Amino acid sequence: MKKKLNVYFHGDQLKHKPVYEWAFGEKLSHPETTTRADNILAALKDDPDAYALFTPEKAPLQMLRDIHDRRLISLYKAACNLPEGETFYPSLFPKRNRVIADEHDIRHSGYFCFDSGTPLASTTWLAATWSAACADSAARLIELGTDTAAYALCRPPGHHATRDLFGGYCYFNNAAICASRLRKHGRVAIIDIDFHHGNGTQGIFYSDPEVLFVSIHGDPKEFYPFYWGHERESGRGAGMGFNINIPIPEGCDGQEYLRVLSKKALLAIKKFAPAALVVSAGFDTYREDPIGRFKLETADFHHVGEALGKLKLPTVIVQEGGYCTDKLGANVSSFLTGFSCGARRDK
Ligand code: SP5
Ligand code: ZN
Repeated sequence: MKKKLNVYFHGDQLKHKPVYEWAFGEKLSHPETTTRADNILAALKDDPDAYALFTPEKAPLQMLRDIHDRRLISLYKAACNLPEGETFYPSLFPKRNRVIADEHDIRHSGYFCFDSGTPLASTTWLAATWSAACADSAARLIELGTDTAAYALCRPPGHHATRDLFGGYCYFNNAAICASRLRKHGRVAIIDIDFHHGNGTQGIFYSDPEVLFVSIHGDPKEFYPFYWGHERESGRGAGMGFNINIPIPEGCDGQEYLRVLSKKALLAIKKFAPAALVVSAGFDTYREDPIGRFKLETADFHHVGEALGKLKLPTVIVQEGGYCTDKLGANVSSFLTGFSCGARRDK
């Protein structure tokens, strides 16, 4: 009998329900819906021989503090006092010099945020801490050597959240939480395959030579998050050379994507020879995604997963974006099946 993949998810992650976002001056329906998680869960439950579903352990506050600024954490807590159903959209973003911000005042949340698509509500703290707990529990399984792979169904996502800023639908950097736990046992590589550059993860490990960050994404000259994700961003100080950005133009199909993945990203990871791998797994590279502009098919995710599984590394797979909700379940399960195949077979 084949080994089941442990999956982590908590029902309270569904309590964060952004209805709309402001993007480019327009009010748009929010793509980061609870249906995303519902559909992923439904797809995994369809294959009970392949997945074992677990509720994460409540993560210690210290784990959030390892990655994030105390004041950012306090701000999310302050948001718990918002009236039920009310959402706060930061719309005033002061430059940080010579401004005094109060992290207990929601109206100051623009100081701790970089975009207007990432609202705060009374339930955000609960959902975001459980999302982070999924990442932490999955990493703990790998850390203890109980298993060699786990999937954290993180939602809200995390890779845009920096040490002290939220944005891009992200509050806590779930992938960074995994990496910081695993890092205690050796070098860690993070591969980010979301359509968008993982600016938060990049920033958190930018000076760290023990954590390699590799990201394949839509060229930030054209796509969110615009300011970050350029090839020239290669790390700082001792971390120089340990941040690898691979921007690619829109329209990229599965064949081209797999070529870039194996010729550039995987080569860099093999050379780094990490003890563990964290995958920031976004599915907004799918051809029908309403936000992303690549052309991957459902079957391509199998091959991407397989290529990562073949690295034969202890791996935590962390859910990031992916907004074609109708196909998200199929895409995630295609990826996870591929990963398990790659991890199992020799070659
Ligand atoms: C985790 C993640 O994937 N975050 C992505 C954040 C992107 N936010 C800006 C997207 C701009 C929205 N444009 C919508 C166009 C719909 N036709
Ligand atoms: Zn994305």
